[in-house]
Amino acid sequence: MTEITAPKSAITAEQFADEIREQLKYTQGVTVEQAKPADVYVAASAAVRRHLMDSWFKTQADMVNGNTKAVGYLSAEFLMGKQLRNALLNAGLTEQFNAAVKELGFSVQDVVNAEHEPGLGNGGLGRLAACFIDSLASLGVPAFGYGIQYKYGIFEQKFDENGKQIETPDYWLTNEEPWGHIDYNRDQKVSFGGEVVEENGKKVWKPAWSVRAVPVDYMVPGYASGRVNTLRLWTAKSYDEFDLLTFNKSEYLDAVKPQVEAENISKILYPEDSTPQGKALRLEQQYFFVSASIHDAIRVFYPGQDKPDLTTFADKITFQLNDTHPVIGIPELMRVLMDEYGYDWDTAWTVTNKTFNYTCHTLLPEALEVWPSKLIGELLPRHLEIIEKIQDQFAAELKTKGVDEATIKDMAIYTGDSVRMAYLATYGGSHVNGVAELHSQLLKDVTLKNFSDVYPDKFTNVTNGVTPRRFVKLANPRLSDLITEGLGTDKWVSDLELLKGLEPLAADDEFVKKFAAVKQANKVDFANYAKREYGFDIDPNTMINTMVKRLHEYKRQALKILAVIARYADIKSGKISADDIMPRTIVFGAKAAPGYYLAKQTIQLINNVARVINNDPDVKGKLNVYFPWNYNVRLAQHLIPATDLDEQISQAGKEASGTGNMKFALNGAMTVGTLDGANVEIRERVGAENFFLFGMTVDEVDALYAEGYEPKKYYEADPRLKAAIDMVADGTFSNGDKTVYEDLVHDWLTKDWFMTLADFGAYTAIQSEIEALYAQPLEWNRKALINVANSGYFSSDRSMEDYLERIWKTGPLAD
Ligand code: 4GP
Repeated sequence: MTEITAPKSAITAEQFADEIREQLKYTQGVTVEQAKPADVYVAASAAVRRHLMDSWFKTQADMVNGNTKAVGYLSAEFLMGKQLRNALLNAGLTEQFNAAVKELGFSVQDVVNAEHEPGLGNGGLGRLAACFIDSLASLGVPAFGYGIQYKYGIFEQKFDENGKQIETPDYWLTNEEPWGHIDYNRDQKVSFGGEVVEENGKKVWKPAWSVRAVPVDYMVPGYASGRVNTLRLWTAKSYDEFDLLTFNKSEYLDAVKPQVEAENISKILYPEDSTPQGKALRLEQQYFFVSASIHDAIRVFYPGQDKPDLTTFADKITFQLNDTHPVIGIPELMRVLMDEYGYDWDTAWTVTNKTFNYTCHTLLPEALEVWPSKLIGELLPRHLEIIEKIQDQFAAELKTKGVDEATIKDMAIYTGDSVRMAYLATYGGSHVNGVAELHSQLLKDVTLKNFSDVYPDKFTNVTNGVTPRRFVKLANPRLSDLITEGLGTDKWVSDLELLKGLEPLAADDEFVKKFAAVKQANKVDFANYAKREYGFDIDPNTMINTMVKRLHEYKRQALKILAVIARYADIKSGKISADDIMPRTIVFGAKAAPGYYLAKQTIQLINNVARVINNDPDVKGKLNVYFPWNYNVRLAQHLIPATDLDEQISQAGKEASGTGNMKFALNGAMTVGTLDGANVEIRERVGAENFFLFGMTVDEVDALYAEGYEPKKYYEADPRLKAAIDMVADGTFSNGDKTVYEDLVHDWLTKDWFMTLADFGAYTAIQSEIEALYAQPLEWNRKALINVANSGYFSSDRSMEDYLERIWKTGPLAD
């Protein structure tokens, strides 16, 4: 007997259909006959939301009344993915929904497709935030996700006829968006600019302008926990009364400024920061959501109190700083405590220090934000004063700890010219964590070494994780059913370590064949999806080899495409026959930052390699390259379950963790990867024999840099690499135009900062190992199944448990 523990609502499909009808009639004002799939989508979403409402209220009440500290996850990005299916799963309404929609005369797929994915994040860090709030709700831990409801999230990517990336705005709010509830009555005022004056010996900030931060609340339903948390995304509105005040002083331009600028604040995710205006806007955004969130938490946890005892604040909520973007929250909480509530510096510091913790998500120094002091001074003059004082206190503290002057200078949070947000976060909060063991080690040894020498206890690691609800249960229903069959229970959905129980089944050929059949069926589904959505003709009988992630030099999409080109060159030159190669379909998905030239050139190259190779009769069907545009959560959910081989090939020491690698392993793909980020831990768990490792280690990379890296040597020494690069240079992929990839080729041969050329030999060498194994389907699938069985550790539930224990020191609400 299989044990089924998935949530299931008691209502029937007929009742749910009636609820949808009622929504259509009384809220949307359309009859069932008039309704389009998009209407049914809105109505069904509203109906699910109603089902979650009581749990949402109860969770909030228990959170405020209970003795469990809440988590406030402050993040500039939440890359949520579509909501409907996830909400149905957690509300136990999936079957009723499917039946009800059919009963109403609609196709389930059409209704589900009417949902437009909110793109409120760029990549890993934003998707991680979404996994984390899902897990917190599923564990029953009270939590808020706090961020911004951008009107335009990440751009929608298209390719032009030359294969170049085109960025178009993704106005995801064009149609009715049923999940976010705007709450005008719980707004907050956020102020900017002006000056600080002294009144009665007290510092008083007289801001020049303010905006109204209005919360848009999204429910975050837990799986089988009965709990529903809140994602509160702020949207910016202007204040009319303030305009009038300024207008009366005849400062017309200043009077309209708030109106124009206020709404700009939440208009776009990460505006271009290469201009001073852009930089200012980005800092405004950060302060906007962090200030609103801090005041919101005070409102929530000290309801109706004029003089709350905020010395208890850190017992009510702990704020996690998701990267440096929300770090301005540290001086903001200091200011609120001192200037708004009258606490002295030391008390404010103690509370602030206890409240905040910081997660770093990068090893690239340029990704650690540094703000010019002038900008902070103009926008947030009181905060700059507080930062200066934090710096004085910090320097004095370091001195008493015996740190020498030069090191104190190196460690400065405030240098006079600029403010280093990562340093402020490290000193201002209680803990700092990296996102995989290797990353956390490198933070201690390199990036934040001085800090870890002085404050070793602050540093810890929490390896990332992904939610099994979205990325296995929803994305891969076939595998989910097979896992449940294999384990005799579906409890793994909320206790992913149970997957370990599949390991003995890897010795059972019949089970492995079922597992292989699941993958094959998923590949057929994906091929159909790719045909429908992109017009691609993918052959599901080829190996599906996937590389999906943001386009960045360190991630080395260039390594993959050069290897493809080298193989193509082998065939074209007659070195190998197309008939002898194992047929592969290589699928890329990646967006490049709009201003990132080399990344955009790489996209163009991949598209043109795809165009040339896919149309060349000499290789037809054997080597295929596809690049579905606009990679997003939806595409991930279709592609990951269909992938045979996944690429995690960053230069060692550059990928903080990676979370795609976890999603692939959980969905039964094999991974080819370097010893980087979470690859290290995945390999440790699934076993070295079940992971295709190649390439230089961190130490080898460092040694090569130290000795002086010359990429050209590798080009000259490896004829296959040379042939591939020459093909790019000679115009094979640019209709004979040699100038198109000139800069890219020049960079490879003269700089190659992330050592793509140095790892090329190892990367191409491991391909024969990969292909030999793939030629034995049973053995391949056995290993892939062992990957699934040993990836339970990479659940974001486990990550959350680690945060709760190591950093937040809190836990689930009592019933
Ligand atoms: C990403 C890292 O690049 C990735 O390795 C990691 O898995 C992810 O964060 C979550 O921790 N960083 C970003 C960023 O998304 O914007 O820095």
